[in-house]
Amino acid sequence: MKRNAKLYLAMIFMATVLLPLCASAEYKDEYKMSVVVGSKLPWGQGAERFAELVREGTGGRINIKVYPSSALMAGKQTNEFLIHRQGVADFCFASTINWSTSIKELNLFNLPFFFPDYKALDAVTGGAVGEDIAALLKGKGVTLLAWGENGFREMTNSKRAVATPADMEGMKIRVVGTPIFIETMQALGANPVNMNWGDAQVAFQQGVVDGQENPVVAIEIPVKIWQFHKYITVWHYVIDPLMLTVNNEVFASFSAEDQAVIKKAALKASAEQLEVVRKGLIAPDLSAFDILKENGMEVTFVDEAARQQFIEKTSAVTSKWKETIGPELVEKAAATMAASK
Ligand code: X2X
Repeated sequence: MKRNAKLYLAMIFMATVLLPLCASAEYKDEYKMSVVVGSKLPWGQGAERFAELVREGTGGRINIKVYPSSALMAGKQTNEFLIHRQGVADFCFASTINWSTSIKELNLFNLPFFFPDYKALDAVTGGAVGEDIAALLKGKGVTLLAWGENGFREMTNSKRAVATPADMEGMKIRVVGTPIFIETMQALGANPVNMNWGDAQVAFQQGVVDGQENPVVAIEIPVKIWQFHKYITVWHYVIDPLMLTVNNEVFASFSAEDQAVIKKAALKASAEQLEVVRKGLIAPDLSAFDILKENGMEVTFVDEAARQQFIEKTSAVTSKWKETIGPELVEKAAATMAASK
């Protein structure tokens, strides 16, 4: 009897104390992380850095492999949230743009000419609106670990310098396949063509489109956009934050200790990535534009008067999408930005 009792206690001890400690034994050999762009861009490198920090911090217990170039969704970038929610991608370093067809509130960041500068953006993502978005994502199956950045999207083209809305007339512009981008370009008199990023670069090369819009340091300089386009308009028309995320169930499967390592790694990797892509874009150090000029591009900075014209031209798009996003969230963001000035 005594022996049996001891055995019984030992079994209870194993089940309640030892097994949970060994939870890592149940971890997968590999966790998949989705990124829309290639691994050489700062965005892809941010994901690699995160994977490295997690591997180091967990002593190799959590092994994340980055799948760049939209590989996990066969090139269709707007499917990323769906495959993340299903658990095909355990982690993502994702643009709000690509998820905005699945989560309408994320169109907040796509509102034309809404975010004036980085200060306004940081106040929004770092404040109550950022928390609202994190809660929203959580309810849809995904945990937001940190904000990174693709950046303000500036338009380049091969036809002519664009300083005012009138210059956009008839211009064939590649955009991501999300309705608000199509509507914004149409409101400006342009002719938008939606295309996945994987196909876009070939389209630029072949001159299938006249132009495109993407952030300067994060995308346009690394892909050497000057090979295809001579003109760039710095108009800050749309901001493109990145979200470093993990599927809720996957996150819950990790020990509390490993969850803490993951959170810390996400904050560090995304802060580093954000610093890289903002470099050279903020006065007085505007060196990124010199790189474009050195490579033969003509840089047009949109002045305040022209910005007002762009805002007016797209005001119907803004009003319509404000309703879709939710007026409360949009107004909260606007109030946050006003208070941050
Ligand atoms: O497709 C784009 O333009 C890109 C790479 O910036 C996004 O994924 C939003």
